[in-house]
Amino acid sequence: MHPDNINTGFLNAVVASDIVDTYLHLGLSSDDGLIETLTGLKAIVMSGSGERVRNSAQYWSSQCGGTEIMSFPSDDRFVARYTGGVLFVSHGMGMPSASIALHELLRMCYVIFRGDLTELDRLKWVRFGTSGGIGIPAGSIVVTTQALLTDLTPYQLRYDSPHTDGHFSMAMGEHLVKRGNELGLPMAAGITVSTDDFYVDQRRIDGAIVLDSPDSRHAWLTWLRDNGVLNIEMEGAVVAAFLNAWGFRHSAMITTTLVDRLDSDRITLSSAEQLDRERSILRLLHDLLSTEGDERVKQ
Ligand code: R2B
Ligand code: URA
Repeated sequence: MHPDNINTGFLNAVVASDIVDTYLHLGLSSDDGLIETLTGLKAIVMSGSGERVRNSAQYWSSQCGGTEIMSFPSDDRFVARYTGGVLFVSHGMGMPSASIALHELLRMCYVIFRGDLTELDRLKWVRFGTSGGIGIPAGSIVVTTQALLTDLTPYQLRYDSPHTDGHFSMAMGEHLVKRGNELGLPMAAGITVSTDDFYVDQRRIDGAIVLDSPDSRHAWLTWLRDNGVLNIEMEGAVVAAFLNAWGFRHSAMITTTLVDRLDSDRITLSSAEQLDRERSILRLLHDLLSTEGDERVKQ
């Protein structure tokens, strides 16, 4: 862990109960009784949609023999469910929304483990969702090696702050790809680009406003592909930035591609296929998170 990057002055006062921290958008506070019931937390699985969180928690509980599903008090901004040692939580769409979820989740985890960095270091983090592929068939399952912004640099917390680190843990990524291949799933691993918009910033030409021609759109997508980018989504770069800032060693991002952007701007993967991939990814995660192997080496 990187204690220098952790706001310990503030957080240690919360752990000591000198002050109460309010996780405004998660809908609870550090003095909420729910916090004490989360000490068995092993992993945090984040996805954009609240509905995916509810479904994933149901599925997880059934895989764990019917573990109780605990809901956070409010589903207003983010949806959070805890079951079988895993907290499923939504982060909304886009990096500003995801950064709010990350600030509050990291602070909450610090309090759950009472500032014990050895305990925090064991936590596994996964972002699981959807993306647009580049030059790979819709329905591919992409494990992200690093998530970068549209200019292929890592996330910046603010325009005047240094670039962060966009890498996800190599060991976790390799485990997911290997297991997925064994199960015959269409796995791929590579760089992901995180954008600030689904339309203009992903160079779609079917938005309300368009800044690209078919040629400039194609040129950008092929430039990304030539630089090792496999897919585009909207949160990975900030997720990696926060997790690497605190120094978590176990992190992964895994997404299903809904379209091959070299062919189309419109989603081509059917809802049934999306659900099928979602289930496959959850099975992979169940396998990964119930493995207590030595996955400590980050790169
Ligand atoms: C993938 O899909 C969402 C947009 O449809 C966005 O949250 C993302 O990263
Ligand atoms: N999510 C995105 O951000 N882009 C896509 O093309 C598909 C899903």
